Amino acid sequence: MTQQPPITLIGGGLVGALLGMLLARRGFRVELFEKRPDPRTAGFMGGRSINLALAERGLHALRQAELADDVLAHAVMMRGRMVHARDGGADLQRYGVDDSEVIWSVSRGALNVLLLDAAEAAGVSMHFGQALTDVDFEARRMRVVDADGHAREHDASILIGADGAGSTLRAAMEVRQPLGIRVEPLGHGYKELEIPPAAGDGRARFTLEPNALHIWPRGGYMCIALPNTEGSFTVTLFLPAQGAHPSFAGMPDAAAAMPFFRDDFPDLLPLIPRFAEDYDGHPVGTLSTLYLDHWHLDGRALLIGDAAHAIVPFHGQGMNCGFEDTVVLADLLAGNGRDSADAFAEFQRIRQPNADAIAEMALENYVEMRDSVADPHYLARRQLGSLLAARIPEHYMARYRMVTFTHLPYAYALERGRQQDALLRRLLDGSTDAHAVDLDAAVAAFRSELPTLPRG
Ligand code: FAD
Ligand code: E0Q
Repeated sequence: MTQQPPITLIGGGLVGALLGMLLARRGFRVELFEKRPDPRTAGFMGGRSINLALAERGLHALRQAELADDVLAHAVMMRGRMVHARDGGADLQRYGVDDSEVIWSVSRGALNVLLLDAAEAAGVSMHFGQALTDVDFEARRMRVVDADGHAREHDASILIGADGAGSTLRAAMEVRQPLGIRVEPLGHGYKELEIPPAAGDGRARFTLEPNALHIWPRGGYMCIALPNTEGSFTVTLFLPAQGAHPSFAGMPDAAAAMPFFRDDFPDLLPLIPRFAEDYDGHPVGTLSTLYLDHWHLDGRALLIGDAAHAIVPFHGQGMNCGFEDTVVLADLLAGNGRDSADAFAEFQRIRQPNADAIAEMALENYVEMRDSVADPHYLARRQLGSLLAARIPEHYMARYRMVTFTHLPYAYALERGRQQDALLRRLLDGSTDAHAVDLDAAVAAFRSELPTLPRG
């Protein structure tokens, strides 16, 4: 094998750790620098359990790394979203057609630890507590600083930034060559709260249905809850950051938030015994979409994952998309006769249209989650869609399923979803009763107007 150039990875989060592992496995020498201390010895996020939804795209990348089984062994299956109405009623909307189409709730901390272990075992040399601060792209050197402020210099011939939405590498690249950065704030923030497990064992520990993603949609805002293996749930409240009630600015502390929560989430509040401690102790997170014109500086530096394309979380695809990135990039870099400049350019060419597409779908899903899951027109389209999915699976697949359960490019899912939705609207013609539509005519319309879906 030819001598491979060393690769310097910035960030040992979800994407950086997986990418490091895949590159090391393909014979690259990889040096990974992570700002935070090693979570395997220092613990993660003060021990708070934060979870994420893992879907087919992320799982596929984990399968390539032979880590999927390990990850799923510590995951909770979610069959659909359980929608909690104001009156306390709850209804499960299945994500897929059957139990082969489910998503998984995984602990962010545990997943990161598993990926770091795998990266280390694959031969990545890891440097924790070392934050990138500056890059000299001419000299191909970079500076990292430890928690005590001690600076060190390192080789930076080929840099890959998996350092997240606030990427320092991106800022350093921007100084060398403008990247065309656009940050579009959502204007809504989030706060995490915890539903602890009940006494008992197994399923008895879960105070809500364990195998679901719970949503309390309330119009302009909402709560969600994802299950953890120990029986707890992590609740996330999404709310306007500023402005008229309710907003985070208008409810700066638990005393202000409690009456609002009691009114709008009466069934949820009693499940959160440490509401005040959680509300006052946990920060308000910000949410934005990030777009860049340039993801790389010739062959010297590339951004990947959130550093290149942070999105809002409402489709549960940020990590899944970043994991899909890692497989594409590792394949390109390992491809014969490609230097890093070619590989980086090709990576952006392939991935950017797809990152743009999932960014748009994630924004749309916020509105859908907050409002439309209760809208009769939306429900009628959903229902007609399910009838068609059963009759003509080769001609109709819900956009959510393309995004969540296939490897079809995100850009394809967005475009195909638009065409399908237009046709569903036309067939329903304002009706909210899917069964009033002539199904044979609908089948014929889909067959004649849309091409067969790609296989797989
Ligand atoms: P990060 O996870 O942010 O990792 C970046 C790493 O770089 C960190 O370890 C950081 O310490 C390190 N770093 C930063 N600066 C430096 C520096 N200067 N030097 C060295 N290291 C540095 N995605 C899903 O797929 N499913 C979900 O259900 C989901 N839910 C979400 C819910 C919320 C509320 C949010 C905010 C996001 C959610 N996401 C979800 C998105 C997901 O969290 C991100 O897409 C994912 O974490 C991106 O991984 P990353 O490795 O690119 O960045
Ligand atoms: C999923 C799974 C944070 C978050 C993560 C998610 C989802 C949602 C709403 C949110 C979308 C959905 N969804 O249920 O349609 O599928 O990951 Cl808010």
